[in-house]
Amino acid sequence: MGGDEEVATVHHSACPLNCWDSCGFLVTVEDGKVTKVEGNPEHPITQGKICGRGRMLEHKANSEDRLLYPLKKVEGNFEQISWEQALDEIAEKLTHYKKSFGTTSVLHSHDYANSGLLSNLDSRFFNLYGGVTELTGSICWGAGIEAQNWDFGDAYSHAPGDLANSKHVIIWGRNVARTNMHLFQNLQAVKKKGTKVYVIDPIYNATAKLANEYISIKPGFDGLLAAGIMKELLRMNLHDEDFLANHSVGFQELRSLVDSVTLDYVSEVTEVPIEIITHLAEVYADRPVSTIMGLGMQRYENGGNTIRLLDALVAVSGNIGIPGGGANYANKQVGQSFDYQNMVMAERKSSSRTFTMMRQAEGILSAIDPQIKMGIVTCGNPLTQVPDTNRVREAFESLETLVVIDQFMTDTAELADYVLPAATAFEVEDVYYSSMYHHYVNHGPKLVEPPGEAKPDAWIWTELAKRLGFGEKFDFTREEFLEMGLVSLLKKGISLEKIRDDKFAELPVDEVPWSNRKFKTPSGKYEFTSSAVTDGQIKLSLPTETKWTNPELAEKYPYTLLTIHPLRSNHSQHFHLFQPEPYVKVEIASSVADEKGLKEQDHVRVWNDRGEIHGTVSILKAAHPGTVNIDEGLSARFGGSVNQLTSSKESDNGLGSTLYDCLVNIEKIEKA
Ligand SMILES: Nc1nc2c(c(=O)[nH]1)N[C@H]1C(S)=C(S)[C@@H](COP(=O)(O)OP(=O)(O)OC[C@H]3O[C@@H](n4cnc5c(=O)[nH]c(N)nc54)[C@H](O)[C@@H]3O)O[C@H]1N2
Ligand SMILES: Nc1nc2c(c(=O)[nH]1)N[C@H]1C(S)=C(S)[C@@H](COP(=O)(O)OP(=O)(O)OC[C@H]3O[C@@H](n4cnc5c(=O)[nH]c(N)nc54)[C@H](O)[C@@H]3O)O[C@H]1N2
Ligand code: SF4
Ligand SMILES: [Mo]
Repeated sequence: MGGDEEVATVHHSACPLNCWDSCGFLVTVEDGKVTKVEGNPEHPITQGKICGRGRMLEHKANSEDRLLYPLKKVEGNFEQISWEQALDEIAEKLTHYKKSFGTTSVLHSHDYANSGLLSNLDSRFFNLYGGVTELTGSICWGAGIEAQNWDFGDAYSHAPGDLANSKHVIIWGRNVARTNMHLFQNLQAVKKKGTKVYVIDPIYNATAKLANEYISIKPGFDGLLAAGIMKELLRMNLHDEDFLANHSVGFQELRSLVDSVTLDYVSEVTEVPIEIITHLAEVYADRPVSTIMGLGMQRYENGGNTIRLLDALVAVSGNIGIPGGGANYANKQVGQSFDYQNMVMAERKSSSRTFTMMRQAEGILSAIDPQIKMGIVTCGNPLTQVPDTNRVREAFESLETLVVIDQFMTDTAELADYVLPAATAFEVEDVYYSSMYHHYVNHGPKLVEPPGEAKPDAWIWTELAKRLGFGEKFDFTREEFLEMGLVSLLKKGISLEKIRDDKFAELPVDEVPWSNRKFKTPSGKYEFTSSAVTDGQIKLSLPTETKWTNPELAEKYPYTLLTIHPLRSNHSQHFHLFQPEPYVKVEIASSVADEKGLKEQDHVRVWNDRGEIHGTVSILKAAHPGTVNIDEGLSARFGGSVNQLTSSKESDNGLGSTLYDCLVNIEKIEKA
């Protein structure tokens, strides 16, 4: 026996999950199976530390719940079918809908569940097919990206290492300890050297514990707080005259806007004391100040204006384009390093129609000319992740044909006519990156074979393309596809070969963006009033579900529901691996517990006009009065998605979600 023993081998790889950190891995393979996932200590940013979601990818890859064969729903039950049958039938349907109704009768619903470069090949397929109904905007970060497009012309962040130059770091609505662990380590390091850390958040979270100062704020009112801080900066004459005079347009309009409210009003609605607003103005003037924004705070109706007011504060205080400064939200420089156009062939689509991601259900239900006949879901689980679950269910159920490509039987896949089993990260080669925090691209080789008959997504597109008559456009190896996406980087000395050999590569980005004061706006300056759109002035707007904007609704539903990202799962992807099974935990501020007479472990229902969810109470140690939180991502079998309660309304600038702009009521019930 001894001679046949398999030797464990360790290989470099990378995390495929949609996350700020984009970690480098070391993966152990034994007997054709992944047996361990650890951090790669050589990775310059992630330095060998990874989170539990990354480690759990081993269980994910080997899980008994993996989809192993193509499935077809026959009389309400799934039956195993061959790939040949599945692909032939799906191709026939695609041909039929194209002929009878046009290609936009097909909807491609997706999200960004896999951060590999080749996950973009789905767009290549749909463009070559003729152009389907696509989704625009983003439930995740859309409002803030659009806001920074208007203000700067793009959304760029400083390199992680630049934090060492900051005197003060303001963590504004980012749950760093939970969602961005390497920034948390970076914060610990700079704090030791004397940098002051501030956290502005309705919940006193693990990041707040690290902070020198914690500022509690009413959810959705950050833009007003920024306006108040600007008022104080201007009153005390602490603003950056040079930047305003020489590198910006529209400052007078911004000034009139902040003059239109009193500091008393700002303090009353934000529920932040005046002394703290004045203090924050002094902090912002003590440059360099790094403002690190999260995505939670823009998931409100006023989300675009919120980020624009924060950008404006960073600009007025002179913290743009200087080492240690920045309005750090996302880093689109990373994604822009790759050549998507070569890969997706957008020029080949002859028809197009778009729905926003948020309102895909309304889009499906109301589409005419043509109606939506068929949906294909890739890298997404809209039934748990898209707002207003009940409408999403109605919409996806209304389709004549639904195809879901996934690794697991999700709530969305349950509704499908065809479910196709996809390979996971360690089963294919790809390069991984995230346009969120750092600027390294990581290599992930193919380490093991997919289980059962699971196939890489790219193989599925290739097989369908062959059947639809454009197979030659998919007649490339993975390596060739990767090279297509790396053409521009090759000119800068970064080839696929180099990324493979080195395991990761530093992308050529600006580490201190906008230091040359040349912005990508139409005027070339920082635009307080955007000239990219017709109504480009910033507004001091409020969320849509508050006692100020809708007193009647607030009477019926007095509490603000946040639905933040879970600690141990990436959205819906890990919950099914938990032991013991997860349940709906309803976290409430102590004020809510007092008003409703609720104790730890009480069973409650939380509801509004859109839906209802049942769960178990946990009282938050410190949270803004009236705040309730239920982490997002749970599927129906564990108690249901909290998106049953959220609204599919779009943000003010049209491209973001309003997930956290959500009033609810809560009451104790007897456990069933
Ligand atoms: N563990 C874990 N990590 C993840 C993910 C995951 O699912 N799990 N998902 C990844 C993805 S896709 C994303 S987009 C990022 C998101 O990363 P984050 O932006 O950090 O996370 P969110 O959960 O979206 O936002 C949460 C923070 O915003 C605060 N917040 C909510 N409303 C407001 C407000 O009105 N004002 C202020 N100031 N704060 C507010 C919440 O209390 C919370 O601390 O995380 C990534 N990392
Ligand atoms: N209430 C509420 N809802 C939210 C949020 C919130 O804060 N609150 N956050 C929003 C945010 S920021 C985001 S980014 C979205 C995320 O929304 P999604 O991306 O839809 O969520 P995930 O659960 O990460 O992944 C969806 C599915 O993709 C599958 N998948 C993973 N890799 C692959 C692959 O390579 N190929 C294929 N075919 N499938 C794959 C997974 O198995 C999973 O079933 O959710 C949003 N929804
Ligand atoms: S989920 Fe994020 S922090 Fe965790 S291993 Fe992956 S990239 Fe790293
Ligand atoms: Mo996200």
